[in-house]
Amino acid sequence: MVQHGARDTMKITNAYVNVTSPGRNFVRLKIETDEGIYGLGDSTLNGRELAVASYLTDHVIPCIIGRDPFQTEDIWQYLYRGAYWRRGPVTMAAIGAVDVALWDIKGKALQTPVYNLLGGKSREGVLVYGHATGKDKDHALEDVARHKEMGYKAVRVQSGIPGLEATYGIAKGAGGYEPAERGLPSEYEWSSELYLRHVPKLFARVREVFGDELHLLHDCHHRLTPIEAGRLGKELEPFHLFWMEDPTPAELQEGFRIIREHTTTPIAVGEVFNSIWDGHDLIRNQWIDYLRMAPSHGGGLTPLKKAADFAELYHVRSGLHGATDLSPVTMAASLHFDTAIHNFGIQERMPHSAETDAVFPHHYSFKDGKMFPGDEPGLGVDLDEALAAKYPYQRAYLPINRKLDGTLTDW
Ligand code: CS2
Ligand code: MG
Repeated sequence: MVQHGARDTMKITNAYVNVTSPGRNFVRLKIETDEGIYGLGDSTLNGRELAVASYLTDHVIPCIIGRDPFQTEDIWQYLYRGAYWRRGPVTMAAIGAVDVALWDIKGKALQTPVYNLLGGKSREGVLVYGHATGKDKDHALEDVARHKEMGYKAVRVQSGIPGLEATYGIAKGAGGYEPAERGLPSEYEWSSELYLRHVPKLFARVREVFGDELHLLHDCHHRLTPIEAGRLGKELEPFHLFWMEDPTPAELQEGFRIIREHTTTPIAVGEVFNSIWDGHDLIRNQWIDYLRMAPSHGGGLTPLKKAADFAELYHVRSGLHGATDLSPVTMAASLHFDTAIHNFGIQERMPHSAETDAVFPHHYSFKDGKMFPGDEPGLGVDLDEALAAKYPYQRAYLPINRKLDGTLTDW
């Protein structure tokens, strides 16, 4: 019989998926073993939740019952290669949930936090950035001040654009914004011309008011062409941003060469990636500085560690996606990962609602601009199943964005 040190082989006995909606939808996976130890995974795919739930329940779970949960590498390869249909957000979010749950089980069984299984502590605390938003420049500035008061050392700044009614990424009321909206997709309007005119003025003002110390970030939500992004990056250079995120859609990786030729503003990409192959050219050509792929959408901790090690060769650091659609399970997995890898850059933090935090009690914490994964065995996150059951799935979508002439743009 295969043994893990002195222990007998453990077996996966049961696994199940539920979609819960404590304020927003989450697709959660629980894997149980014959030793009573269980692990949690997250395969939330904003606006496409039920597709991943079915992929897991109908096609993946039957294949993992009876397997040894310690075999994280073999099970990952089995699900990736064995599907024949490789990659894609649904497949990889499903595989990612299994992989993260298995690392959770392994940590609990060995009585050690997951960061110890990924290389041990490379740092105490993980630098995070928060989101400052406002319907206009002045409101955004107030929100930057609020984030500084909360202890943030790095802040992403987005504001409404004069001439446009509503902009994605901006809170509508008090208390942060939530990307997904219940019901069918709403539509926002977009103009790159008005946006490009506004953003340099916003950052000039932020630097003027807050000085040079604060790290500033900005998300373009894939809406610019490469040459427009080159112009924006160049005009933002005096305000030395930590990064400019998703300047252009990354399907055409070569587009980033044009951006790089025009600006020294650092570039972050990858929250929609689900495989290292999505960013292979970006990394090996040194067209980007930060890779944003998270454990849930990127297929788990197993491939993410390999991606980070590959990126390290090209001076690319991590900047993991941490919006509210990444559940506390993914946040914990990300924090263990950020703690262990050497080429860590920064971690996104968009705090979850109180309802979400109650459904997923956790040991990670925030203090003085940093987050800490905690030292519990495994991921240090649990699931209150009775509470989760009180929040059934509710249809929700990300909004659609149209240019002023009515054609669609990315978000
Ligand atoms: C954003 C997200 O956090 C980010 O950087 O781009 O709000 C993103 O749009 C959502 O997570 C999409 O699911
Ligand atoms: Mg983003």
